[in-house]
Amino acid sequence: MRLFALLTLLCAALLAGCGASAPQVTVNDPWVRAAVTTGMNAQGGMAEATPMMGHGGMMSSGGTSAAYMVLVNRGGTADRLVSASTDVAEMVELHESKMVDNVMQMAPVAGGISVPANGQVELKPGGLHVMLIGLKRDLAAGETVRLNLTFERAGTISIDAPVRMP
Ligand SMILES: [Cu+2]
Repeated sequence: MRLFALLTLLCAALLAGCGASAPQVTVNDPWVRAAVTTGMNAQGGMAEATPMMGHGGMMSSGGTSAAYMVLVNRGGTADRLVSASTDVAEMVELHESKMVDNVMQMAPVAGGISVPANGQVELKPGGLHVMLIGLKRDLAAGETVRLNLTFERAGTISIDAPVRMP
């Protein structure tokens, strides 16, 4: 049958495109920090151009949150998380938090987040994270948030990350 032949061709093409050096990225233990929107972000006027203080956890989130996870690369070629998106935030950026003069600051990671060959990178509070800016609604512990993670080589991986208190 023609359909069967077509499927066989398709499978062959897929297998051929999946050589030994192709990166295989998986996302382990994803979670999103619970957050309450303040209602002040409706205009989307948050100043994001300069590094901001954040992730204190003790103050109101101001309509932002962050996603954390472990990116595991079982392939022999390094990959890179280059962008991310979600329905629950206006904007998503890849950030890194650092202590500067005893103040926690964060800034976008230039070029994305590298995932080494046969290795992993951990996104965690106080370090690398996926920043959700301009939350469209509250994020309550127990619900899940769909995240679309786009890698340079592995393409886009969509995951459902549970929302937790930090
Ligand atoms: Cu951030």
